[in-house]
Amino acid sequence: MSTDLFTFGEALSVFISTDTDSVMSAKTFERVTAGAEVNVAVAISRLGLKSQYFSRFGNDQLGSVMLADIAAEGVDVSLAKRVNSFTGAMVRNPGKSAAVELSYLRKGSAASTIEPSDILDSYISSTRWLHATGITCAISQSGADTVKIALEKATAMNIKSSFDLNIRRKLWSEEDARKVLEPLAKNVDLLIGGEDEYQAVFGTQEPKNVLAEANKRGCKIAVMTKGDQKMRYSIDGNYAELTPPKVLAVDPVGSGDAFTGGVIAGLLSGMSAQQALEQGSICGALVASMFGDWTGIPTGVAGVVSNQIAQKVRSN
Ligand code: KDG
Repeated sequence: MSTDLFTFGEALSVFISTDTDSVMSAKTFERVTAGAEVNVAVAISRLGLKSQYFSRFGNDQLGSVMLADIAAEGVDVSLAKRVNSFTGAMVRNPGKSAAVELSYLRKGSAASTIEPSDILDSYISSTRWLHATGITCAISQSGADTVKIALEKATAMNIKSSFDLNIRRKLWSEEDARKVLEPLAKNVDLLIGGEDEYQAVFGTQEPKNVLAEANKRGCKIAVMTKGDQKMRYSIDGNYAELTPPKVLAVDPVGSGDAFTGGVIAGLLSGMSAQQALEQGSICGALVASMFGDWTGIPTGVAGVVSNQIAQKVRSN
Protein backbone atom coordinates (compact mmCIF):
# COMPACT_ATOMS: atom_id res chain seq x y z
CA MET A 1 0.00 0.00 0.00
CA SER A 2 1.37 3.43 -0.75
CA THR A 3 0.60 6.19 1.72
CA ASP A 4 1.04 9.94 1.98
CA LEU A 5 2.13 9.80 5.63
CA PHE A 6 3.49 7.10 7.88
CA THR A 7 3.89 7.83 11.57
CA PHE A 8 4.26 5.91 14.82
CA GLY A 9 4.19 6.68 18.52
CA GLU A 10 2.01 6.31 21.56
CA ALA A 11 -1.72 6.95 21.43
CA LEU A 12 -3.36 7.59 24.78
CA SER A 13 -6.88 7.37 26.11
CA VAL A 14 -7.41 10.83 27.54
CA PHE A 15 -9.86 11.01 30.43
CA ILE A 16 -11.09 14.59 30.81
CA SER A 17 -13.12 15.65 33.80
CA THR A 18 -16.52 16.90 32.72
CA ASP A 19 -18.33 18.03 35.86
CA THR A 20 -15.60 20.16 37.44
CA ASP A 21 -12.35 21.72 36.26
CA SER A 22 -10.26 19.60 38.60
CA VAL A 23 -9.42 15.91 38.50
CA MET A 24 -9.38 16.09 42.30
CA SER A 25 -13.09 16.89 42.62
CA ALA A 26 -14.54 15.42 39.40
CA LYS A 27 -16.95 12.51 39.46
CA THR A 28 -17.41 12.16 35.71
CA PHE A 29 -14.90 11.90 32.87
CA GLU A 30 -15.14 11.81 29.09
CA ARG A 31 -12.70 9.54 27.23
CA VAL A 32 -11.15 10.49 23.91
CA THR A 33 -8.22 9.16 21.89
CA ALA A 34 -5.21 11.43 21.32
CA GLY A 35 -1.42 11.49 21.13
CA ALA A 36 0.97 13.71 19.23
CA GLU A 37 1.66 11.37 16.29
CA VAL A 38 -1.86 10.00 15.93
CA ASN A 39 -3.15 13.60 15.98
CA VAL A 40 -0.95 14.33 12.95
CA ALA A 41 -2.18 11.15 11.22
CA VAL A 42 -5.79 12.23 11.78
CA ALA A 43 -5.08 15.73 10.44
CA ILE A 44 -3.56 14.27 7.26
CA SER A 45 -6.57 12.01 6.78
CA ARG A 46 -9.11 14.80 7.40
CA LEU A 47 -7.28 16.86 4.80
CA GLY A 48 -7.96 14.17 2.23
CA LEU A 49 -4.65 12.28 2.15
CA LYS A 50 -3.79 8.67 3.06
CA SER A 51 -2.21 8.24 6.45
CA GLN A 52 -0.95 5.15 8.17
CA TYR A 53 -0.24 4.91 11.88
CA PHE A 54 1.68 2.25 13.79
CA SER A 55 1.68 1.65 17.50
CA ARG A 56 1.65 -1.14 20.00
CA PHE A 57 -1.62 -1.40 21.94
CA GLY A 58 -2.44 -3.60 24.90
CA ASN A 59 -4.76 -6.58 24.68
CA ASP A 60 -7.33 -4.54 26.54
CA GLN A 61 -10.56 -2.63 25.97
CA LEU A 62 -8.83 0.74 25.74
CA GLY A 63 -6.63 -0.62 22.97
CA SER A 64 -9.69 -1.86 21.06
CA VAL A 65 -11.72 1.32 21.40
CA MET A 66 -8.75 3.53 20.49
CA LEU A 67 -7.99 1.51 17.37
CA ALA A 68 -11.67 1.87 16.40
CA ASP A 69 -11.54 5.65 17.01
CA ILE A 70 -8.43 6.05 14.84
CA ALA A 71 -9.78 3.82 12.06
CA ALA A 72 -13.05 5.80 12.09
CA GLU A 73 -10.96 8.83 11.07
CA GLY A 74 -9.84 7.00 7.94
CA VAL A 75 -6.33 6.36 9.25
CA ASP A 76 -4.92 2.93 8.34
CA VAL A 77 -4.14 1.05 11.56
CA SER A 78 -3.80 -2.38 10.02
CA LEU A 79 -0.11 -2.60 11.03
CA ALA A 80 -0.79 -2.05 14.74
CA LYS A 81 0.35 -4.75 17.16
CA ARG A 82 -1.49 -5.93 20.27
CA VAL A 83 0.91 -6.92 23.02
CA ASN A 84 0.80 -8.23 26.53
CA SER A 85 0.85 -4.91 28.38
CA PHE A 86 -1.62 -2.10 29.04
CA THR A 87 -2.65 0.72 26.72
CA GLY A 88 -1.47 4.12 27.96
CA ALA A 89 -3.74 6.82 29.34
CA MET A 90 -3.73 10.39 30.54
CA VAL A 91 -6.05 12.12 33.01
CA ARG A 92 -6.65 15.86 32.83
CA ASN A 93 -9.04 18.69 33.61
CA PRO A 94 -10.51 20.70 30.72
CA GLY A 95 -8.71 23.92 31.68
CA LYS A 96 -11.77 26.14 31.34
CA SER A 97 -11.38 27.98 34.64
CA ALA A 98 -8.04 26.62 35.88
CA ALA A 99 -4.72 25.71 34.29
CA VAL A 100 -4.60 22.29 32.63
CA GLU A 101 -3.01 19.73 34.94
CA LEU A 102 -2.32 16.29 33.56
CA SER A 103 -1.06 12.95 34.80
CA TYR A 104 0.15 10.08 32.67
CA LEU A 105 -0.48 6.40 33.19
CA ARG A 106 2.04 5.15 30.66
CA LYS A 107 5.29 3.94 32.24
CA GLY A 108 5.82 0.41 30.90
CA SER A 109 2.81 0.73 28.57
CA ALA A 110 2.33 -1.34 25.42
CA ALA A 111 3.56 1.53 23.21
CA SER A 112 6.71 1.94 25.29
CA THR A 113 7.79 -1.50 23.99
CA ILE A 114 7.93 -0.21 20.38
CA GLU A 115 11.25 -1.36 18.94
CA PRO A 116 13.15 -0.82 15.69
CA SER A 117 12.09 -4.16 14.18
CA ASP A 118 8.44 -2.96 14.29
CA ILE A 119 9.09 -0.50 11.48
CA LEU A 120 9.70 -2.50 8.34
CA ASP A 121 11.63 -0.82 5.54
CA SER A 122 8.55 -1.20 3.33
CA TYR A 123 6.48 1.07 5.65
CA ILE A 124 8.96 3.86 4.97
CA SER A 125 9.69 3.15 1.31
CA SER A 126 5.97 3.11 0.51
CA THR A 127 5.17 6.47 2.05
CA ARG A 128 5.70 10.03 0.86
CA TRP A 129 6.38 11.37 4.36
CA LEU A 130 7.60 9.96 7.67
CA HIS A 131 6.75 11.84 10.88
CA ALA A 132 8.21 11.17 14.35
CA THR A 133 8.40 13.03 17.65
CA GLY A 134 10.52 13.36 20.75
CA ILE A 135 7.72 11.85 22.85
CA THR A 136 8.48 8.38 21.48
CA CYS A 137 12.12 8.98 22.46
CA ALA A 138 11.04 9.83 26.01
CA ILE A 139 8.88 6.78 26.68
CA SER A 140 11.68 4.20 26.41
CA GLN A 141 15.16 3.51 25.08
CA SER A 142 13.71 1.18 22.43
CA GLY A 143 11.32 3.99 21.41
CA ALA A 144 14.26 6.38 21.01
CA ASP A 145 16.19 3.75 18.98
CA THR A 146 13.15 3.27 16.75
CA VAL A 147 12.85 7.00 16.03
CA LYS A 148 16.57 7.25 15.26
CA ILE A 149 16.58 4.30 12.87
CA ALA A 150 13.32 5.30 11.14
CA LEU A 151 14.55 8.85 10.51
CA GLU A 152 17.90 7.55 9.23
CA LYS A 153 16.15 5.11 6.91
CA ALA A 154 13.91 7.86 5.52
CA THR A 155 16.98 9.97 4.76
CA ALA A 156 18.74 7.02 3.12
CA MET A 157 15.64 6.21 1.05
CA ASN A 158 15.08 9.83 0.07
CA ILE A 159 11.69 9.92 1.78
CA LYS A 160 10.60 13.27 3.19
CA SER A 161 10.44 13.45 6.96
CA SER A 162 9.59 15.63 9.92
CA PHE A 163 10.59 15.65 13.56
CA ASP A 164 8.75 17.47 16.33
CA LEU A 165 11.00 17.95 19.37
CA ASN A 166 7.94 17.76 21.65
CA ILE A 167 9.69 17.65 25.03
CA ARG A 168 7.36 16.32 27.71
CA ARG A 169 8.92 17.33 31.00
CA LYS A 170 6.78 14.89 32.97
CA LEU A 171 8.49 12.07 31.07
CA TRP A 172 12.15 13.06 31.32
CA SER A 173 14.53 15.80 32.37
CA GLU A 174 15.65 18.52 29.97
CA GLU A 175 19.18 17.22 30.25
CA ASP A 176 18.19 13.70 29.20
CA ALA A 177 15.99 15.11 26.44
CA ARG A 178 18.88 17.19 25.09
CA LYS A 179 21.25 14.21 24.97
CA VAL A 180 18.82 12.13 22.93
CA LEU A 181 17.12 14.78 20.78
CA GLU A 182 20.10 16.90 19.79
CA PRO A 183 21.65 14.22 17.52
CA LEU A 184 18.21 13.55 15.97
CA ALA A 185 17.48 17.17 15.03
CA LYS A 186 19.09 16.95 11.61
CA ASN A 187 18.42 16.01 7.98
CA VAL A 188 14.63 16.35 8.04
CA ASP A 189 12.41 18.32 5.71
CA LEU A 190 10.59 19.88 8.65
CA LEU A 191 11.85 20.44 12.21
CA ILE A 192 9.32 21.79 14.70
CA GLY A 193 9.78 22.98 18.24
CA GLY A 194 8.67 25.62 20.68
CA GLU A 195 11.05 28.32 21.96
CA ASP A 196 11.70 26.35 25.14
CA GLU A 197 12.39 23.18 23.16
CA TYR A 198 14.97 24.86 20.91
CA GLN A 199 16.53 26.27 24.09
CA ALA A 200 16.72 22.81 25.66
CA VAL A 201 18.08 21.06 22.58
CA PHE A 202 20.33 23.69 20.97
CA GLY A 203 21.20 25.73 24.08
CA THR A 204 19.69 28.94 22.70
CA GLN A 205 16.32 30.25 21.59
CA GLU A 206 17.64 33.27 19.71
CA PRO A 207 15.50 32.57 16.64
CA LYS A 208 17.67 33.69 13.75
CA ASN A 209 20.79 31.88 14.94
CA VAL A 210 19.17 28.70 16.13
CA LEU A 211 16.95 28.28 13.07
CA ALA A 212 19.92 28.94 10.77
CA GLU A 213 21.85 26.33 12.74
CA ALA A 214 19.01 23.83 12.20
CA ASN A 215 19.11 24.58 8.45
CA LYS A 216 22.87 23.97 8.45
CA ARG A 217 22.25 20.57 10.02
CA GLY A 218 20.10 19.66 7.05
CA CYS A 219 16.65 20.59 8.40
CA LYS A 220 15.21 22.28 5.31
CA ILE A 221 12.34 24.06 7.05
CA ALA A 222 12.95 24.82 10.74
CA VAL A 223 10.00 26.27 12.65
CA MET A 224 9.92 27.77 16.12
CA THR A 225 6.36 27.99 17.39
CA LYS A 226 5.05 30.06 20.30
CA GLY A 227 1.43 29.04 20.88
CA ASP A 228 -0.92 31.53 19.24
CA GLN A 229 1.83 34.13 18.89
CA LYS A 230 4.15 34.94 16.01
CA MET A 231 6.10 31.91 14.82
CA ARG A 232 9.59 32.14 13.41
CA TYR A 233 10.92 29.95 10.66
CA SER A 234 13.86 29.56 8.37
CA ILE A 235 13.94 27.86 5.00
CA ASP A 236 17.37 26.99 3.66
CA GLY A 237 18.89 29.92 5.56
CA ASN A 238 16.12 32.47 4.85
CA TYR A 239 14.53 33.71 8.06
CA ALA A 240 10.87 34.84 8.20
CA GLU A 241 7.96 35.22 10.61
CA LEU A 242 4.27 34.36 10.48
CA THR A 243 1.46 35.56 12.72
CA PRO A 244 -1.18 32.83 13.17
CA PRO A 245 -4.84 33.78 12.67
CA LYS A 246 -6.53 35.07 15.83
CA VAL A 247 -9.12 32.82 17.42
CA LEU A 248 -10.58 32.54 20.89
CA ALA A 249 -8.36 29.75 22.23
CA VAL A 250 -10.27 27.43 24.55
CA ASP A 251 -8.00 24.35 24.51
CA PRO A 252 -4.54 24.61 22.93
CA VAL A 253 -3.68 20.92 23.56
CA GLY A 254 -3.27 19.25 20.17
CA SER A 255 -3.07 22.51 18.19
CA GLY A 256 0.67 22.01 17.56
CA ASP A 257 -0.02 18.62 15.98
CA ALA A 258 -2.78 20.09 13.79
CA PHE A 259 -0.27 22.76 12.73
CA THR A 260 2.23 20.04 11.80
CA GLY A 261 -0.41 18.03 9.92
CA GLY A 262 -1.54 21.12 8.03
CA VAL A 263 2.02 21.98 7.00
CA ILE A 264 2.84 18.43 5.88
CA ALA A 265 -0.43 18.13 3.94
CA GLY A 266 0.21 21.49 2.29
CA LEU A 267 3.74 20.51 1.25
CA LEU A 268 2.50 17.18 -0.08
CA SER A 269 -0.18 18.99 -2.09
CA GLY A 270 2.52 21.05 -3.80
CA MET A 271 2.18 24.32 -1.85
CA SER A 272 5.20 26.53 -1.26
CA ALA A 273 6.70 26.24 2.24
CA GLN A 274 5.20 29.61 3.17
CA GLN A 275 1.70 28.63 2.00
CA ALA A 276 1.98 25.30 3.81
CA LEU A 277 3.01 27.04 7.05
CA GLU A 278 0.06 29.38 6.70
CA GLN A 279 -2.26 26.41 6.18
CA GLY A 280 -0.72 24.77 9.27
CA SER A 281 -1.38 27.88 11.32
CA ILE A 282 -5.06 27.81 10.26
CA CYS A 283 -5.34 24.16 11.34
CA GLY A 284 -3.61 24.88 14.66
CA ALA A 285 -5.84 27.88 15.39
CA LEU A 286 -8.98 25.88 14.64
CA VAL A 287 -7.98 23.11 17.02
CA ALA A 288 -7.15 25.62 19.78
CA SER A 289 -10.59 27.21 19.30
CA MET A 290 -12.42 23.98 20.14
CA PHE A 291 -12.21 21.52 22.95
CA GLY A 292 -10.24 18.28 22.31
CA ASP A 293 -7.25 17.30 20.16
CA TRP A 294 -9.28 16.28 17.09
CA THR A 295 -12.51 18.30 17.26
CA GLY A 296 -11.34 21.35 15.37
CA ILE A 297 -9.15 19.65 12.74
CA PRO A 298 -10.54 20.94 9.44
CA THR A 299 -11.44 18.86 6.43
CA GLY A 300 -9.97 19.32 2.99
CA VAL A 301 -9.28 17.72 -0.33
CA ALA A 302 -5.90 16.42 -1.58
CA GLY A 303 -4.09 18.05 1.34
CA VAL A 304 -5.70 21.48 1.03
CA VAL A 305 -8.00 22.91 3.72
CA SER A 306 -11.43 23.68 2.31
CA ASN A 307 -11.46 27.26 1.05
CA GLN A 308 -14.58 28.15 2.98
CA ILE A 309 -13.00 27.13 6.30
CA ALA A 310 -9.70 28.92 5.51
CA GLN A 311 -11.52 32.16 4.56
CA LYS A 312 -13.58 32.07 7.73
CA VAL A 313 -10.50 31.71 9.98
CA ARG A 314 -8.56 34.40 8.10
CA SER A 315 -11.42 36.89 8.47
CA ASN A 316 -11.51 36.59 12.28
O1 KDG B 1 0.35 17.21 21.44
C1 KDG B 1 -0.80 16.77 22.15
C2 KDG B 1 -0.38 15.67 23.03
O2 KDG B 1 0.41 16.21 24.04
C3 KDG B 1 -1.48 14.95 23.70
O3 KDG B 1 -2.37 14.42 22.77
C4 KDG B 1 -0.97 13.87 24.63
O4 KDG B 1 0.61 12.70 23.26
C5 KDG B 1 0.38 13.29 24.29
C6 KDG B 1 1.46 13.47 25.23
O5 KDG B 1 2.36 12.64 25.19
O6 KDG B 1 1.47 14.39 26.03
